[in-house]
Amino acid sequence: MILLNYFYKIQIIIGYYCLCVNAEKDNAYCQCMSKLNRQSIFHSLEEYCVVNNVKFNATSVKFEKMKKMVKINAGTYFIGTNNPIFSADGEAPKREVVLNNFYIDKFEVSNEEFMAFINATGYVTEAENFGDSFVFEGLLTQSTKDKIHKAVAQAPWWLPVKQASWQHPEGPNSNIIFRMDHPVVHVSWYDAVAYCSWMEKRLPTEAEWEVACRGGLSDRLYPWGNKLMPNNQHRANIWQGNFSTENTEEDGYKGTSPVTTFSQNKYGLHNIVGNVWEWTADWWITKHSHDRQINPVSMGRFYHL
Ligand SMILES: [Ca+2]
Ligand SMILES: [Ca+2]
Repeated sequence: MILLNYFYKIQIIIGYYCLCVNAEKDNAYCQCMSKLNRQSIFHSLEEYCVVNNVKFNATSVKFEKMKKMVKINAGTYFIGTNNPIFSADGEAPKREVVLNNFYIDKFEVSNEEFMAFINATGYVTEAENFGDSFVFEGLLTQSTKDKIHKAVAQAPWWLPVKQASWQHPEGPNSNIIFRMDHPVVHVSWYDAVAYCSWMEKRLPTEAEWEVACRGGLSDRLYPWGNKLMPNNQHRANIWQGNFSTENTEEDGYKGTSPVTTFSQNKYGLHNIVGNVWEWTADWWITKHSHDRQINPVSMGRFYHL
């Protein structure tokens, strides 16, 4: 998707996270959602939902999971573009996809949510096992940078930092105490899949993710329209200034922002562009068929529930 890749080029990129979808199976969706609008459901604690004829009250785990998700209706959508800015990224062509109903999280997965997963399971992330992870240089202290003598060839602003992990995003002297509502970072694809499995969800396919991101619009550069800053308002946490040395922070954030900031499209998704990248279930590929596809999944390690 053209706008997304554009953002990827200029945003401050710190780590990864997953947006989970809860695929609808038969009638196994929260039936209350089809009767009431989301506001009335998710902001009234007297509500309940019914899944497979089992009633869950407002304090149930199922209800808590569903209220942070939005339903994307089954239908025919267009993804990709015939006017790519970064052709090498596989933004073209514009192509038709047919999708089933699915639910997708409205927010990036937060540190608080990921910590609940770690506390419940004892899971150890890949970055913790590897003993390091890559951090954007602008977030590191000079003393930390002085100890590093390697970088990514094509993106020298990414530096390998010993003991950087989701709990210590900028290395062992950093923490997330005041960032519990920020997106979890330094999470690998396998870590994201493990988290989603624990939540009884799954990663979205790239097609599902892009359809959700577009928010019901077509041929627009951004999830909200064609202007980066409509009414001179920032709509995403990205980079302002000369990348990668001058970050003017005009959107209010040098690094990540809380997952609840920047509502961006008509589906109510937040930070679907900007803030941090998203994982999807399938392989990233650059050559796409022009043909209409039904629930497309690019070849490789697609993850099923
Ligand atoms: Ca920013
Ligand atoms: Ca994002």
